[in-house]
Amino acid sequence: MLDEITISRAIIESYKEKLLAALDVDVAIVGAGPAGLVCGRYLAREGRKVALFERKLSVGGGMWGGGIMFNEIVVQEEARSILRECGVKVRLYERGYYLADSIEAVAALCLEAVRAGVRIFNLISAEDVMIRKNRVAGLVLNWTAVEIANLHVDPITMRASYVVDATGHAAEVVRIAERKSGIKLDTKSGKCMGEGSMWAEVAEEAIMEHSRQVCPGLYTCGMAANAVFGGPRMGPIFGGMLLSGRKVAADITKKLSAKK
Ligand code: 48F
Repeated sequence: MLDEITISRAIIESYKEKLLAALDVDVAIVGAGPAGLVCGRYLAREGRKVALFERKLSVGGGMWGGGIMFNEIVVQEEARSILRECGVKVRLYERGYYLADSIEAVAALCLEAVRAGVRIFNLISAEDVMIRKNRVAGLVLNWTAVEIANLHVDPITMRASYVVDATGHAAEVVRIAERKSGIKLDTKSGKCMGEGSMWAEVAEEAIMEHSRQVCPGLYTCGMAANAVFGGPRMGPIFGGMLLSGRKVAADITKKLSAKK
């Protein structure tokens, strides 16, 4: 006999535990696109406590739709090992250009992140940051439904040793930190520079340089990195997203290790 109340209690108790555990973590990532998922996976594999908050119902960000809804993605040589590690079939198109099915890629990146230990919270938006001693020290979170309905409901706050903005083109967390705290960013202008027009080759190189700490406690990876530091966009080539997530994970792992 199945009891609906037991089903409800199981879900509520279990989610409550998961959310409580996410209130104080090593790394909080905002955005479960390809960059955020990869970043989380590599951090969790190093034994770091990682919570990843995603506004939408589904993870995967802009990867599902490939280019103009043709659900194939292109990656370059340097990045294909990341997809392979996650079990994604990667096919050679021509020298230097590899293809993968975007649905398979999102599903695999997500599964591998979860298996590594990343706690993913969908339907939650980061609406603010917590700043302590001129350092980003956590996130202010609310249900996306509250945001969409424009309801007057107060958020909750969580603490993290490091926060990663993986929110894509919008670079939402960096923009919030800049607007609300007046913190000077480590960019040429000290402000969020905004992304440039499409130029895949330059963008894919620039993103590696831009995937780094942008102000104390706050890193940026994926398309957000180019949006913050003024790099161009790159369209449906995804190698830079994967490599950028991995780079930021490695940088933060080093920082966390040095702290101990
Ligand atoms: O946009 P998205 O896929 O970012 P990414 O990982 O990859 C970029 C590519 O998809 C593509 C590209 C490749 O050439 O340029 O655009 O850098 O994923 C970002 C995720 O962040 C979520 C958003 O719903 C998306 O799934 N997001 C954005 N703002 C917030 C957020 C927020 N404030 N709170 C929670 N999630």
